[in-house]
Amino acid sequence: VVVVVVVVVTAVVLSNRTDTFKATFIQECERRTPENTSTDCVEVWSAFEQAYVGRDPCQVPPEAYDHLLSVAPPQPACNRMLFWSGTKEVAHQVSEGCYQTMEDSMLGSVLDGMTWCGKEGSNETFTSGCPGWTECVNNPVRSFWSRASAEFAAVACGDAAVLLNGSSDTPFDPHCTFGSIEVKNFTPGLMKSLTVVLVTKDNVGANCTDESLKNLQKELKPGMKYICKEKTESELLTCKKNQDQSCVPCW
Ligand code: N1C
Repeated sequence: VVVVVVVVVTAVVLSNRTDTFKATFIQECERRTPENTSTDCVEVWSAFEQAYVGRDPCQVPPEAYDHLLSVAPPQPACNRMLFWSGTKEVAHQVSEGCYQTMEDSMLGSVLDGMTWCGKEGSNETFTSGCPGWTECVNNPVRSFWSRASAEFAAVACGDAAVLLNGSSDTPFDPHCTFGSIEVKNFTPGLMKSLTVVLVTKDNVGANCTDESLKNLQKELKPGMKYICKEKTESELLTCKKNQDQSCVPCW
């Protein structure tokens, strides 16, 4: 009897977990999808779950999300694309209501901060006990951000910007998502320029002559203009506060 109760309770808890994650996903998807579009959030969920359900959570490559990205592609906002690396919080404070970050795309907003994975022989979605970011490269969460970031970068158009962390030893880190995926996926001709905004706390740290930025410039395809600006966090936040929804860039 005890065994049966434990099995039943475990089954209920597990399926609730899938249900909660699924419900949140669909609810967020619907909230983020304008009514005049043809996006079907149940279909988006199926495309999402198909990427990792029933699979070894260390064997989900970025391509597993190809179908998901074709069902729910990021919508670019030309001249308003904002990338970031090591500056997530300030990037979102500055972008709010004006700039488009990955987290402003429907999938990005639904999945930001979430953890998920499947298991071989199971049709469940698990939200704990999943491999960490570096535990294995092909884990469901890391592969999602890799694939979605590549797409987000590929459709970036016009003049784009990236907030890099000037307090870091390597503001342009070639191993991060921005350095290893996004920069390599910019489309020449579509993206006209990239403005690097080097963000520091109080003007201490790296400046635009930083060695790591030379590597970034080398990665940019010919014809793509490179601009670098140095800003403190408080300069950016004050500018943002004063602009009164006018959406003028703060750099
Ligand atoms: O590895 P990073 O930064 O260079 O990645 C940031 C870069 C942004 O421009 C985004 O477009 O890549 C995209 N991106 C996300 O949008 C995102 N949201 C949440 C990459 N990673 C994202 N995360 C989580 O942040 C992810 O789980 C990973 O662990 C961090 C990466 O942050 P980073 O090293 O500062």
